[in-house]
Amino acid sequence: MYKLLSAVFLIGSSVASLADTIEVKMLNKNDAGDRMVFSQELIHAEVGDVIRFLPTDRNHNAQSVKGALPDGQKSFKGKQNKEVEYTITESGLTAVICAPHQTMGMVALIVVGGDLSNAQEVLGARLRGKGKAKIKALIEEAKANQS
Ligand SMILES: [Cu+2]
Repeated sequence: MYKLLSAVFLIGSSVASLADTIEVKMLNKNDAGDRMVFSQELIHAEVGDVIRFLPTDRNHNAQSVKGALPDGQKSFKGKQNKEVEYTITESGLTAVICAPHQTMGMVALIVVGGDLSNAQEVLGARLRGKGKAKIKALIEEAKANQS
């Protein structure tokens, strides 16, 4: 019995040490003075990680966009002023928007496993205004980081 318990404990602790929780704040203004932004805009993660969006300032949400996430990855949609978590199960790119402010550029790009293979799908998804332009720039930045 003791052996069984310690085996379970070892498995549990190794899983816990591999997966990270990455916290992203939803802000009215960041330290650089940019308004209506996520605290991180280019988020590098791995399968198994959780991205936790925090309602640090009011009237924001975080959600994925249809067609702008990897195949097989479950979408997510947080409510305004609520914390929401996105559990990563697939490698690739996910565009995240704040619905009220995406046209002002309140978006983020999650890059999982350094996999940019769905970049064209993300660029073809229904993104709007400054948010669309920023997602495009973040994909370019992610590509540049890799080369
Ligand atoms: Cu917002």
